Amino acid sequence: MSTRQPTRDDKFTFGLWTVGWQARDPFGDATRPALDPVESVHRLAELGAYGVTFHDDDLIPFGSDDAAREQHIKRFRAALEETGMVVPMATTNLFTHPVFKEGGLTNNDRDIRRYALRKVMRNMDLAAELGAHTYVLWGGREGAEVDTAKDLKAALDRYREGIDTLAQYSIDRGYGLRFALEPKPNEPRGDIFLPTIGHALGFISTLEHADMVGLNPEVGHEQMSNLNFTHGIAQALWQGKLFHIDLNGQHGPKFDQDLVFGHGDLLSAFATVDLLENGFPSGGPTYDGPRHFDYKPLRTEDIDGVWASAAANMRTYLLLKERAQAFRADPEVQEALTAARVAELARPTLGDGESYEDLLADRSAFEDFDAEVAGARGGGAVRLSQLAVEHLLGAR
Ligand SMILES: [Mn+2]
Repeated sequence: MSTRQPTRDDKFTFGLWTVGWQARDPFGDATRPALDPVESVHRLAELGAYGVTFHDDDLIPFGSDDAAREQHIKRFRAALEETGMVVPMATTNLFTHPVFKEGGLTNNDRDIRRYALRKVMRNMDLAAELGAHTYVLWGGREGAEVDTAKDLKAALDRYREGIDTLAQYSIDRGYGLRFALEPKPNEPRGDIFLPTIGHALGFISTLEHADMVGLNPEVGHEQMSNLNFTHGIAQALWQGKLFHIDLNGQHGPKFDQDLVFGHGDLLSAFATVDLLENGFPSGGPTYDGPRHFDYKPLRTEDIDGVWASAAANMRTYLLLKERAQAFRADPEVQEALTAARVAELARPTLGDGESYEDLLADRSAFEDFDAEVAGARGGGAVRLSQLAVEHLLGAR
């Protein structure tokens, strides 16, 4: 079906580091050769992607001199122009080089924190130049293994100072960037600061430019904490903070698998796509940004497997979109939703103009309310769950 063939309108984007991952892991060497970012741009464009994203070091190897840096940027820019690919988001590598082993913006060493800020600012210049609107901050090394080795209050103060400074820099330079924090509970650090969507939302409310800072939640990162990803992005949307999204797959709490989207918890992926594509049943905020894949092609695969996995992310998303639309259009689903009183939750608990005094005076709300009858009534959720499974399996 043509709807399963990705087009630019689907806004699928990939990190250069995803297809470019050489599959080095803590126990084994690289299993694939290095990929030229220019080739990645061309191949992803051919597969139907809309854009790419990058860490500074994905594009310009760490330590490149100015002349080499310009050359890398020139080649990349030419590839973007030839293919029509866009760069909606960029981010900084504050985790690979040994200098960041104890953190970037929250390193105990002040000189390293200053160096980290400069590294981010330099890549923000490039991000703005390439037309990015979103700047992601994943603090992979912002954390600790030893609680007494870190002043946890000071770490949050420095994290906030760093983001406040970067936000001011974007304002003063007229870059128009919005920052998206990417929570993760652990790995590579034993414990990472701002480990979940909820922690990050709480932290953002303390920032000087809180309006410019939102989230880039990643499927696997929330599922590593055994949390419900769809619920997490729903709250981010509800608070106007879903600035970007990282789609991938994960099998529950274990190491960060970065599987192809949908290749972990498929029912959860169905619910995520249903929310992204169909919105909340009662309307409200929706997400219209890029559908960004942050995954790793399996270490077992060769380069053909890399491109097959890139295509699999997009095709799986489109299949789930098709299934979620069929689910919503099914009259039996509509009937089951009504039976489960799903729409009733959108109705305010107090009536229009009703006060708590009125509620206290309403005998039907308490004195005459039959809790036994209400408590005995079935919820109707299992029927909805089975209907979703049947649509997912193509049985309806
Ligand atoms: Mn990510």
